Amino acid sequence: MTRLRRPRRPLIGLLTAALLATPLLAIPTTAHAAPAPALIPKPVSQQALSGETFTLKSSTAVGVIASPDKRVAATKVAEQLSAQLRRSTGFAVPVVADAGAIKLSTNGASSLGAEGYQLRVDRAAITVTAATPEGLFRGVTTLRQLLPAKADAATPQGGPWQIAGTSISDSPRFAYRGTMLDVSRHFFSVAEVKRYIDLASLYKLNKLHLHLADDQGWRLQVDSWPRLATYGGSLEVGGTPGGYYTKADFAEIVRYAAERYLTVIPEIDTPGHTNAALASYAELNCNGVAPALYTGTNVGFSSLCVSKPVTYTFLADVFGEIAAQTPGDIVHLGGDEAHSTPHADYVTFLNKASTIVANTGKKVMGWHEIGDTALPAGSIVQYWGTDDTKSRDLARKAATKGAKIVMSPANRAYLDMKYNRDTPYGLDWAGLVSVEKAYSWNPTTLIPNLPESAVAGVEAPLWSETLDNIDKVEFMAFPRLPGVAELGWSSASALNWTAYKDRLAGQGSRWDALSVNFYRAPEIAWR
Ligand code: TNX
Repeated sequence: MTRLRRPRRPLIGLLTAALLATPLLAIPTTAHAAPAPALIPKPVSQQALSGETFTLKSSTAVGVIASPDKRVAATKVAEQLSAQLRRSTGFAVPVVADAGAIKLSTNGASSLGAEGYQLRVDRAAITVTAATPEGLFRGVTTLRQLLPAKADAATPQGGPWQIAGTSISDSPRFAYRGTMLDVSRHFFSVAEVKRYIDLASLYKLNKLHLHLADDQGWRLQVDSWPRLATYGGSLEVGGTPGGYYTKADFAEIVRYAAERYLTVIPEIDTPGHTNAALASYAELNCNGVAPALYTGTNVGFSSLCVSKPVTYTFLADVFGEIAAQTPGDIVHLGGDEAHSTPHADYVTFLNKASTIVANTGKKVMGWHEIGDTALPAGSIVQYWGTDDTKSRDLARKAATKGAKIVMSPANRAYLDMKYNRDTPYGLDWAGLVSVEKAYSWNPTTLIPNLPESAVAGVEAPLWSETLDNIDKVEFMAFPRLPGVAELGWSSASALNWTAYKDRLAGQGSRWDALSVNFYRAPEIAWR
């Protein structure tokens, strides 16, 4: 316990050290005892089963017990678990039907909803029970966190592979638990997006919002307007080569995300943030002249031409193609920071654009500025304010019109904000966002007088003006993203910074095993 042998320090420091040391001192020192597993998000209920320990052995198999309609998907979940355990334990971990010491069953737990699950670990078996394969997947993410951190490694590690007996019953607080990756300001390869999906799925997030078009780059192939991607996607911030996803690439991202139970929400930002489109097609500009490609980081200077009929042909073509490639039920049309679109034009534009998106059969999602416009039934409005009255009013207005609100407060949930003044990249326009600040808020009370029933959930956006590779993305997302994931999943009564930061400390070794480039925030006692 090196912690107790620190040099002399002032009283406050000693008290803090004593408080931090308490949970460590409380750990029994008997042979196989381990600290209580650091689960994030915290489950709704968890009880220890004393005297029970499960040991994963070279003979352990994963059994699937599922009705015929769920068998294929449930088996897929079992195979993902088995693939990871095979990598880290070196055991065969076969997937079998109706047997196995690890059992994944879709017979039961129906009262816990589509994402809920029960998990029981005793000396004889590990059983995950859920009404759906999705619930099994969520349960398996918990199981992975119950295992030693080295179980997440990519290469064989030494055992023992033990889990303390436990009984868990769990289901999410919110249906919408997302993160956004801005692939426009800097382009990220399919492999990088998959890496982000892998990490997000470990924390039970279920939405991946992709910001596919902005001033600096258009990142998705559109057959009816091919220059959007080939020219509009050619650069990125700083003037380096950009890129775009072909339809096959995008389908692969959607498939990979779905296999990890994340739904992709594609965003084409309109009517502002459109320089890449305007540069690709002169006819989209009111003056008929295409501007140059833009590789800086200013916002608010571009606008689609509200008065031209071709603008709406363009939108119908683009959103039509995107909706056809999106199995999820939401398409995001942006709507933020349209500073060079006069307000009356903005409203005219949004009313038409949201109808176009709704006509594709998808729900409309947009940033909170769209709260001022006609919102089709089922619309979702994304609040990105900083406790300011104007943003709050727009969110409340949207709720009055029946929209659901997703909470992405920039001064708390924006993963691109610097942690502190020393953070090497990131922005600070919404303030510095420490790990504590990112965690310590309640989605249903953040905006006064917004009915709790209007809140669909939370999303942590990651804008990439200053982030040109996945290592930097990981640095900004970890350790803050798991905090927002917990706000989305765990009960309001479970939210507690002091307890959370102790559980967070336990994730560090897991991120080491996964080679995550996380920020070792000094306020966390990483272990
Ligand atoms: C504001 S948030 C933006 C983005 C920037 C971000 C940087 C929002 C809806 N718009 O265009 O990338 O700030 O933090």
